[in-house]
Amino acid sequence: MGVIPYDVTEEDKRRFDEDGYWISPKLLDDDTIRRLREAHERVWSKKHDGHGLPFYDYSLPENPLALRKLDNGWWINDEIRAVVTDRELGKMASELLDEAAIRLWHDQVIYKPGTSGQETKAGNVGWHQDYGYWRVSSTTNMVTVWIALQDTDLSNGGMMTILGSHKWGAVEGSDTFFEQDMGKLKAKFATRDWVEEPCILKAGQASFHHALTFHGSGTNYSSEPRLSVVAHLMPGDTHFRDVRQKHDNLRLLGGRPVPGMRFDRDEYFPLLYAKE
Ligand SMILES: O=C(O)CCC(=O)C(=O)O
Repeated sequence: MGVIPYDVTEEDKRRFDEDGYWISPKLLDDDTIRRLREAHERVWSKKHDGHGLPFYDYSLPENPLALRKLDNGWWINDEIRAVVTDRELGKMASELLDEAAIRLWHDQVIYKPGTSGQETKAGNVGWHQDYGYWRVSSTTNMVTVWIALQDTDLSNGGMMTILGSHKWGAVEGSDTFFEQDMGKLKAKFATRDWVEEPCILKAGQASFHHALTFHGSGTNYSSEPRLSVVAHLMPGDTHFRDVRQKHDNLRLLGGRPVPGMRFDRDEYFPLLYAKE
């Protein structure tokens, strides 16, 4: 149960720093994977744990082949909460980012339907940088942990990262998760060496990608949905930076947030790990 401990090595860190992503060993045992797959079913059929409401109102897309995504699944599901707030994930992130403490920025529950070979862009995730959405954060030193709940590769719409693109800085207009024309986005962003690396994961493995790493994903040609749980993690002292482009997390700082305020209220941004 829980995330299987793993000590990040110097070589893992070197890969993360150099490539902008790192593939972990298997972090979940088969029983936890099964329970998270059930958690998906519960979330999509609106069976919620606890007494609260979801982060926002959500419903299934009309197109059955469209991507399903919910942010902050941990608010309404105990299994998801246990994984995305697990100390071991925080410890790995702390080592990769070289930060003393790690909090949850938010999570994502992502379901990409299988098309059984049908060509459609409905499940695509456009090439984007996560920080393209997170500009209110005082730091780009954040990481996304994408946990596979089945074996995942390009045949079932697995993610691809652009090698070394975290060194390009925060690129203008990179908040393009929901744009589904990969070719058009590539033409826009591939102004430097564009090397697409498939994230090939066994069930229970995770890819850790830097907030500035370009990534995206294409069609799930299989007949089964591609399920994942994703934790976006930040340094413990991340604060609000005043920028034009806002983010929903700002609401969690209260009605009148002030630049410099830390995203550190435990009930919204749980602390996963702090070095002793
Ligand atoms: O699930 C995908 O294909 C992409 C997810 C993503 O963009 C992310 O986790 O940052």
